Amino acid sequence: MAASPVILPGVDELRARAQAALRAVGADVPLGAPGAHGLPAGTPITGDVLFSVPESSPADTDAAIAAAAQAFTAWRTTPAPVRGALVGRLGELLVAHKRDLATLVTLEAGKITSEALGEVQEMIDICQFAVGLSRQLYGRTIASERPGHRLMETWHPLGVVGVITAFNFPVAVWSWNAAVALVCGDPVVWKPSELTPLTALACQALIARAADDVGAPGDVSRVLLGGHEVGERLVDDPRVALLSATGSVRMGRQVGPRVAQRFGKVLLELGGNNAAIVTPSADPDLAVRAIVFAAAGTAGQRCTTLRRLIVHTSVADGVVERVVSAFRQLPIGDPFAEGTLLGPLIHETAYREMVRALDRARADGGEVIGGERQDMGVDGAYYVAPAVVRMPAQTAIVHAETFAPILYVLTYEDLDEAIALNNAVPQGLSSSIFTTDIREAERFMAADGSDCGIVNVNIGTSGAEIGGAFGGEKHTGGGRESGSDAWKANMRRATNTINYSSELPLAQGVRFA
Ligand code: UN1
Repeated sequence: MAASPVILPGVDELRARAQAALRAVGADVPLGAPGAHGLPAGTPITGDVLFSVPESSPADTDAAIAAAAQAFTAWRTTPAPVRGALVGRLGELLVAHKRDLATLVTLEAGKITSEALGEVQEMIDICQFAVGLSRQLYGRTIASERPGHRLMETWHPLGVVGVITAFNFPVAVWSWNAAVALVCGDPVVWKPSELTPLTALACQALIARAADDVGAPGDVSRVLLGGHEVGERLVDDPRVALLSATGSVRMGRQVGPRVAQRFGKVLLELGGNNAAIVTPSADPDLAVRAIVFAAAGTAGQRCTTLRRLIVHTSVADGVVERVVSAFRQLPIGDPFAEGTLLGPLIHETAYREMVRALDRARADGGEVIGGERQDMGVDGAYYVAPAVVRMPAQTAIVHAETFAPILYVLTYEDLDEAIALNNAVPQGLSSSIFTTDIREAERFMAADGSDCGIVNVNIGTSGAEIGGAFGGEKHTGGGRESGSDAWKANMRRATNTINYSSELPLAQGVRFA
């Protein structure tokens, strides 16, 4: 282990911070001692369990879905702008409690403070977006082929939305789904990652208060704590009209067919394996800064993390050298501490996966630079230096998503080859090109360019704004959340044909008399 001078906060200190944040947001949760019956609420900062929290039983899960289904009957006919008032109030409370929630995000997910605050900002942004959306649930009017007829589309609330989220964005991904679903008229039942129960309880406390403040039914938002059995109940319950799940490809493979089997709707946001192409014309300073944030930010634990660098042979050595040097200078340690840029991996398994991936890459002829575990004076926490791995070819390990800061480097000679490498993995979430050549930029965004859901030019693969639709193709699952017209997944569409004439012409010229 490499030594680091940074001293981590003690477990009592972390426990006190969690309690203070929960109290500030009004989350009145019975916090048991570690080891007591219930779900352990831990922190990757030291690897300690802080509390145990009540786990949702099958009966609790059933009751939450029933309550949400009951709330739907009133919520669906509440005017959308009135529904928007609930989300608007939630946004105000998030502004007021930005620090408290960010503290819990840092505690449970290990994110550095700036990124934790950014995650809460993402929640505030989606609330504002959704308030506007509540007055813009537009349908089209369509020209009818028949005289005296009009066609239109009406969007109606869908039903209960089940939301399953991952540890790495423990609050923002819930809010993308919840803010939009709520203005669309859908109650939300949320199962957060079992690694981040406290942030979920804090969010639930804030939305419950918002509902109280604006007179909305409290049951439009419920949270369930527990492991996969809780998630599976949401997946299989016919009262859950839409299941929005963020997580691994493996999880999506199970969830997708099970929801489809009962003709429920599904929105999947699964793994990514995001690449950036660096062309000879790229601005090197800008490219290196973007690459470092995209690859090492959040300790490589975003689904949008940059995992593959596809760099032109003529600039490869220079770019790699600069990235390696920037990686070496990244301050690693206590994510609460001012100046830290790299916090811990989420748990030991994540670290083991990282080691395994680096071993596999070496076996495939890769040259590994960095990636060492850092000694922080605690055994149960896993801090690592980010790794750059120069690969002779895009082997199987490069095709896999390893949730850790590993940047594989591949080289190319011509753009077609680079685009083919970008598209050669099973996942299709995010991608970037660094170029000042408009032809290359446009080609990357064209139909025969990147096959991903997010295709960027001169910015990294991560850090998307909420205004756009978020999600990806292929094994990423095809779902779109957040902004743009992603709201349509949360509603059902009715096509209305209105005859305002006194004739009854049939479509397609059919005569029936
Ligand atoms: C995720 O990692 O699941 O684009 C979401 C980003 C963030 C969201 C990431 N706005 O990196």
